[in-house]
Amino acid sequence: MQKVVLINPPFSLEERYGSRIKEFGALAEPMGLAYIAGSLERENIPVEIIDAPALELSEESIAGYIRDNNFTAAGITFLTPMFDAVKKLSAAIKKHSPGIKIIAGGAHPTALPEDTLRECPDIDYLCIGEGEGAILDFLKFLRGEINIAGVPSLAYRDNGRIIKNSLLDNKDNLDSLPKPARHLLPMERYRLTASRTKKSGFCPTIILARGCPFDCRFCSHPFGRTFRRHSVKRVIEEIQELQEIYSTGQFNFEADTLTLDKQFIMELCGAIIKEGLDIRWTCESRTDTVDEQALKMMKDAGCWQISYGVESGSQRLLDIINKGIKKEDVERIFKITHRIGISIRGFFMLGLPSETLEESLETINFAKKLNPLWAQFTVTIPYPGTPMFYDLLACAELKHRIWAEYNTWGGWADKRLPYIPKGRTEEEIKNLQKKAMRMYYIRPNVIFNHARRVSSICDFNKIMAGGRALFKN
Ligand code: B12
Ligand code: SF4
Repeated sequence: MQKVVLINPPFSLEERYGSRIKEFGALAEPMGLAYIAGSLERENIPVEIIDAPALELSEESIAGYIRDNNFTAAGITFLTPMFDAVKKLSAAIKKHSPGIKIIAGGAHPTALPEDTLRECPDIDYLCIGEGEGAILDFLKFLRGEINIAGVPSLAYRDNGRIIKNSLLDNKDNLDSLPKPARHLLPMERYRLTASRTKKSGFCPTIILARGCPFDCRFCSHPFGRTFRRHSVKRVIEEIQELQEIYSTGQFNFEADTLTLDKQFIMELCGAIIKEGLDIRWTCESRTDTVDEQALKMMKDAGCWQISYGVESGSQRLLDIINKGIKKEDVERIFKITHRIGISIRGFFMLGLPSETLEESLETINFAKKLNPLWAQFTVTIPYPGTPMFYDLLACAELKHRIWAEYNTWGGWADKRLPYIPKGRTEEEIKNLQKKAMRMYYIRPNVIFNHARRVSSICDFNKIMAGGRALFKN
């Protein structure tokens, strides 16, 4: 009988955010692993998930557990900054269980399959892209039922060569996917940031759609360009199940572009209202995919916060990164969202390709003008898989390929930045990230807005801790 263990590698909040702001980081459920586990369970294949960051486990203890429990295959998920952790973990697993097959998936191996197999000798196979179907075919191959060439989306070594099988064409309705196996996760440990939750930080994620037709140059499109979504019925079912199991009414609706299909969002909100679901939810969106009618309906259906990707206050840079939005439209939608009473989180990027200091300040000032309740300033990291990565690679502007340092919180986590715009220095960009937060938050109206929102001791503590982190720096 085959038995599979799926692992989210040890990658602590301190490694992600640095020691000074680690307590503000999200500890989110590894949804990719939960989906793959759901797929295995549907075929009655025994599976376990080890979420190392949530359980605070080391690679040695994970490897020991795997050795003692006789698994056929270990599947590891990873994003670029987890590269070192995955190398160590796969080496430890192979040391204790030399016969086990290790397969990895996620955004980093999907972007760089050849390099990953070359750089990680203990990983045997990679899954490129979505894994729900690929994992089942992979196990069939291990059982000797199909040839390795028949496993779509698989990359592997063959006599020193690296082979990439043809990719799965994921055009299916998402409802054909299994429900994510959250019962295999330590759900009580997860929390989203103070900026995304009210009262309790517990806020399960529901994935409503995958894929995005836009073309932002900093995005790696892990789910391709075709927008695929669940049916309204399936989303409602998932909400009701989670409400019952976890007694929560707070959710994070995840999708590359949730509001792309207006009819879907209107129908979904209509169904939430009709069913009388007592829920509060947040989502991410683009300012050019919402309008007043949709926003009002979302608010009535429990949406209390939207995160908008604004990215820059410079129209020149917005055009360079192909964001496809105009500053005046962003302002208009922010005004409407404020008026309707949905709280806003704004995402802003500093250090975009060719950005000048004046343009960085323009971004910070644009953020102040838009005045979201929360503004997040990240340092631009050209992640593998994004057009920006290949552009900068082509013109030899990438400073290094030390993947563990590819961290958007570089200013706080003190990582060496892989890209610095010409004429600017690393120190200046890192300091700017911290300065942007202070310039944004240390303003009377922002402090007042946050103070007004405090409705529990928990909220109060979060705000005080945030204030301390800003002043500490
Ligand atoms: C929501 C989200 C977050 C959330 C929560 C993430 C989480 N649950 O861990 C938050 C805000 C916390 C976050 C943080 C970060 N994120 Co993020 N995030 C996303 C987003 C928008 C969706 C992720 C998601 O839920 N996917 C849904 C699940 C179902 O998909 P999945 O995990 O990819 O898994 C599927 C396949 O990849 C594959 N697969 C995955 N693992 C495995 C393993 C095996 C064995 C197999 C067979 C298959 C397989 O099968 C799965 C099912 O189809 C993506 C963009 C995107 N559309 O993917 C960015 C994205 C994944 N994030 C990204 C990054 C960089 C980060 C950060 C590193 C940023 C930072 N601080 O520097 C952190 C690190 C977080 C961490 N886990 O430690 C990048 C990754 C790029 C890269 N090359 O690594 C992405 C792709 C966005 C981008 N810039 O293009 N993120
Ligand atoms: S950043 Fe968002 S809108 Fe832009 S391409 Fe990626 S998923 Fe689409």
